[in-house]
Parts: sequence; structure tokens; C-alpha cells
Amino acid sequence: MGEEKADKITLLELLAAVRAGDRKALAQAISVAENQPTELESALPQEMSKSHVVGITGAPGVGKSTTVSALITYLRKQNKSIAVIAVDPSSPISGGALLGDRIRLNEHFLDSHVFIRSLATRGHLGGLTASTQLSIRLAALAGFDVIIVETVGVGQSEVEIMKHAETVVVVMAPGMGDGIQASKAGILEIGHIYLVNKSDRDGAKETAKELEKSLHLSHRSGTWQPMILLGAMEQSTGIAELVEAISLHQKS
Ligand SMILES: Nc1nc2c(ncn2[C@@H]2O[C@H](COP(=O)(O)OP(=O)(O)O)[C@@H](O)[C@H]2O)c(=O)[nH]1
Ligand SMILES: [Mg+2]
Repeated sequence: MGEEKADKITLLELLAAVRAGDRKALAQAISVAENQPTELESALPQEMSKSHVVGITGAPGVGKSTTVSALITYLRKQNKSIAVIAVDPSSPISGGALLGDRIRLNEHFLDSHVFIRSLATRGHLGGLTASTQLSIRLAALAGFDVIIVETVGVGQSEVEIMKHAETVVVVMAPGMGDGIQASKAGILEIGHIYLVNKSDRDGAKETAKELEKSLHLSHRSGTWQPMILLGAMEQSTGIAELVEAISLHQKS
């Protein structure tokens, strides 16, 4: 059929469309990255990227997606374009967590300067890390100013995925036993910025203090000293400070 033939464009044509800003092509290319990573990788040009890749990680329920949504709203006012890659290593198919994310990110779905895509694991984690990295490169090829990678959970897989982010924001919330989980997952080693979210609730300052102690104890090389911020992203409280901290880290 003629129509079917027209659909079968080559990978190089697809990538050219991604570069030209075609969002449907980007979504399609990410699917290729998930299913045929090797083919995509070899067709993907090695280019300098102007995108700033920001990782958002932390335990389920701390407010990562709410933070992402607040970030999008704020960055859109600065006229920046944003791609969000939401990674869920825990669910074989897009599960409940991502459904919640969808609701949280709903208001941005119709904005043509915002691209949102979920990746779920299909078997092994190595594959997910690879498809995440390829998705980041594709979003960079599409020319987004900021690429946000949100991961669900705080396991070793998140630590792996966060290696592909230039600036890593670890989100925490009061009273969720983050301290123990954080040290287990090596999250104290990977964060450039720690956001203690839900500061409208009791215990946020205590969580921040505890975190400061733990960070002080974990030895770091390099010049960047991790920042600790308090915020309530549901009310966008502290979002300006978060964007400022991200930008400070980018320049460091
Ligand atoms: N009280 C309070 N609740 C928040 C805040 N930010 C997010 N939440 C709530 O925390 C829950 C989990 O948020 P979500 O962004 O989906 O967390 P994620 O699993 O880390 O992505 C939701 O019910 C949010 O409405 C906040 O600043 N204050
Ligand atoms: Mg989420």
C-alpha cells in the first residue's frame, strides 16, 4: 500500500526529522532506541550538545514529578524548551508511579516546547541505562535547552542512570527514612543539589540538618560543594532557588 510505504522512512531520515524539531519523529526515534539500540547508536551523529542534562532522583513519593512540573513552569517563563525522560526501572510496563506522573505533568502535555516521555524496563537494567542515554542524545539532537531525567526510586540503577546527567538533584522529604535509604544507594555521593521537599510539613528542617551531617561525613573530591535547599514544590516554594542552584552548578 502506498501509505504503508510512506511510513517506512529510513533511520537517517528519521534522525534528520528529529534534528529539525519534529516531535513525532523524536518519540519514534526513542522507540527505536528502546528496541534496536545498536542500530540507533550507529546512525546517531556525534555532535556537541547545547542541552543541559539535569537528573532528578529520590525515593518514590518525595515529590520528584511535582518538582519536574514546577521546573517546567519556571523554565518556560524563561522561554527555555524542556524534554523530560521519566525512567522507571521498577516496573516492567508503565505502572502506577508513571500514571501519577502523567497527572502531575498533565498541564504541560499541550506545550510544543515541552516533550515528555516515559521509559520502562524491558528485562535487564543495562538495556534501560542504554536507552536512557540514547534518549538523552536524541533530545539533545532535537535541540532542547534542558533535558530532565527523572528516575523512580533510589537503587543502584538510579545511580547508574544519573551518571548521564550533568547536574544531579536528589529530592527528599521529611519523615520518610531517607537517611538510611540514601546511604545504602550511594545517593550521598551523586547529588550536586539536595532538595528537601514538602517543607510545608513538620520535620523538613530536621531532615536538612541530618542530611548536612551525613554529607559532611561522606568525603568528596572536586570543588563543588553539594547544596541543600528546602522547598515545597507543590506550591512552587523555593523553585527560583532551585533553578538558580542548577544554573550555578552548570557554570561551575
Ligand atoms: N505537602 C506536600 N506534598 C507534596 C509536595 N510536593 C509533592 N507533594 C505530594 O507528594 C506526592 C508524591 O508526589 P510525586 O511528585 O508524584 O512524587 P514522586 O514519586 O517522587 O515523583 C503527591 O501526592 C504530591 O501531591 C509539597 O511540596 N508538599
Ligand atoms: Mg514521579
